[in-house]
Amino acid sequence: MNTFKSLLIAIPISLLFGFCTSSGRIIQSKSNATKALKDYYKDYFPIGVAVTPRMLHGEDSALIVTQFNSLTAENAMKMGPIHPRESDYYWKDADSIAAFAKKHSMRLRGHNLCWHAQAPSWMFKNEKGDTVSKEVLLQRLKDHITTVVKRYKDYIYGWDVVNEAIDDRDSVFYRYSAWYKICGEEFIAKAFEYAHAADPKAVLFYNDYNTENPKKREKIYQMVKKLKEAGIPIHGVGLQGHWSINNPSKEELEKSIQMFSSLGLQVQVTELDVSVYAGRQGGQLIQGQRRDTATGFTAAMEEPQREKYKMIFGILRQNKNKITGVTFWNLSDRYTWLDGRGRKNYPLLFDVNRKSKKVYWDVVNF
Ligand code: 9MR
Repeated sequence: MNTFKSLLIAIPISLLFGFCTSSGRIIQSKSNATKALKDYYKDYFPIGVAVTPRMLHGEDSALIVTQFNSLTAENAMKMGPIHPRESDYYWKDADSIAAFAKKHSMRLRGHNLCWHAQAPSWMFKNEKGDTVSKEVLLQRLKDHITTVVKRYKDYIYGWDVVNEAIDDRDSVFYRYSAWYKICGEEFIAKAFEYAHAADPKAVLFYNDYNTENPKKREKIYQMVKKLKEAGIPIHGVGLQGHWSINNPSKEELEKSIQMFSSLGLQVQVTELDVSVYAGRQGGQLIQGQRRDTATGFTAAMEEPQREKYKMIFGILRQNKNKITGVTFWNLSDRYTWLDGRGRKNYPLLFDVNRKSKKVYWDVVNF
């Protein structure tokens, strides 16, 4: 074939499939124009996002449907919001998220059934204002879990049943929550049993943060091992993944995935974000560390964030046989739970204008 003829063929082909750089990376590709996060990861794991009902309209909703194939309610299914008074459930917000997931054929994770935070105060008190007995509290927990899990059993494939029951301090095992104070550790096993009875098909998770901290991880490991050995229906561990530019290390992340899956449990990253501030969890400052007052997304933030995300997704892909889902905690840098304390954070793959950041391309070009 002469040069002219081969050029005539090559140009339209490259227009269709994109040009490769010398490193082989596709920099522009028509065939990729509609390819989104969930498509790049279709042979790996579902990619989810935490949402509020307000995000299910307009531009946020378009981005959600294009990029993701799984949803979590950021707050709407938690005990306080959904069950504000003993005789009163508030379904509207949670129902709207469930309906949206169904309409767009997205998976839906339930979050969460039992947590020390966002638990309604009536749960722990009787009419006189005294603390209830263990029997009363377990009955209330059972009623709550049964009602909520049954309502969504045709929508939700799995639940974070117990959230954050392990203490952060090395010397303390269980968090001294109202649940623990009244029931001891038994509330944990009971919550899983109630959820399983309400929906025997649901995949049931224990979910926590700082799961790459060796001491906390060991405690979580011991707890879930004990539950499994006792025949309690627990099927997975959620690594929340509130990470930052300096945490976790590759080794600790790998170790967490390996340790929990060695118990025959699924592993999911359930609340992923990478804070641009140094800190152990969610960008919170290490004691004594200088408070960073920067307000813009700078190159000094972007570079280490890209490195961290690349590392994280590399490890997750390598472990795709153990990982059954990865969910981002919020959609774009426009809104993140990490904003506050006088500073804005930029922990996600989409910027404040909902455009893909460079780190997005790092995550999908592999
Ligand atoms: O993102 C949630 C935020 O809107 C709530 O105010 C907060 C209440 O504690 O909970 C946030 O979500 C948390 C999640 O449910 C459990 N893991 C930690 C998350 C961030 O705090």
